[in-house]
Amino acid sequence: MSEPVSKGNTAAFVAIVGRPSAGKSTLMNALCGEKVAIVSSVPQTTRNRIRGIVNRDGGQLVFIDTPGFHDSTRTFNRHMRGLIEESIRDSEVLLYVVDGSRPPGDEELSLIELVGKHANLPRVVALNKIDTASAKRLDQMRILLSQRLPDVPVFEISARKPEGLEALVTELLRVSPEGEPVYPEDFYTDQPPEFRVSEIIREKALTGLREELPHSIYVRVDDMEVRELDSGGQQLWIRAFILVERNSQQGMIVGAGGQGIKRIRQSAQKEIASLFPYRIHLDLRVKVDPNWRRNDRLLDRLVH
Ligand SMILES: Nc1nc2c(ncn2[C@@H]2O[C@H](COP(=O)(O)OP(=O)(O)OP(=O)(O)O)[C@@H](O)[C@H]2O)c(=O)[nH]1
Ligand SMILES: [Mg+2]
Repeated sequence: MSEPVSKGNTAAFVAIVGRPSAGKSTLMNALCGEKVAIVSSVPQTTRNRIRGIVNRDGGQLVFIDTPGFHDSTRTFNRHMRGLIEESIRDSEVLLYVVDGSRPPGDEELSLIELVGKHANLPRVVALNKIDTASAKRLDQMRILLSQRLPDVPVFEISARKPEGLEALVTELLRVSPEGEPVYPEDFYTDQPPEFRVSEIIREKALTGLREELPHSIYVRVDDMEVRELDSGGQQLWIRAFILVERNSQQGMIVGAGGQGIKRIRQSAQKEIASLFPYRIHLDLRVKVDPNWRRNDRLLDRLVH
């Protein structure tokens, strides 16, 4: 464990909640200065509680990124909603990310209600996407937030640009309780390597997909080992599978003449190479498993 930076430091777990695609993972990555969580234009990209760590002179913030809150009773969604509630329970601060570019709708109102219920925690709103949101839409959101969550400060930001993030971090540190850092100061995430690799592959597989298919994908890393190369140097050898629910989906991932899977493999390999000090060999295959989503054991593995 590292020593605290100075006396009177603050430290907090900060749960990030918001609708699917509000920009929660983009925000966490921008705050951490590293890509900790994968991002895509497909709603419900994040499926797990992912921690990202921010260290400042004033203290440490451990963000817990959560799946987008979705009103639905399907097993998978119920499971993800459970993760959100668990994350809030485990946190000292609640950060609510609102997409300023979309009309609020019922989903946003459910979230406002959820955030309203947790008045026992310091809460902060990040009104996101001010780079693209129209003035009218932003006004509508400002009014709604001031009416429904009058005690919660609102910070207007762009996670993508990025803009307005330091003021947000300062406020989060200000409302955090006093405490010692939980993680060493050079840490920005605590995810196991296999999980990071599977997430990178899933992000690359999501790119260019539409409709139901993104939710039908699960990536499993079966094997990861460092091998000595005859030519000298070391190689990280990875075997991974993209699991889909139906035969037709397998074809969509593989693509004509294998071009789809080749693109996924190449772009994933490149990003994985930026994380490890080895040359990367990625053996990537697509398999049909109609039951992965209903399988409780798999869901359990998705949690951690
Ligand atoms: N214009 C704009 N786009 C943004 C901003 N922040 C995020 N996005 C985009 O919004 C989309 C969703 O971003 P994510 O970070 O994956 O959203 P999320 O809230 O984590 O989504 P889930 O994991 O699905 O709940 C991506 O296409 C991002 O590039 C922003 O500040 N401005
Ligand atoms: Mg996300």
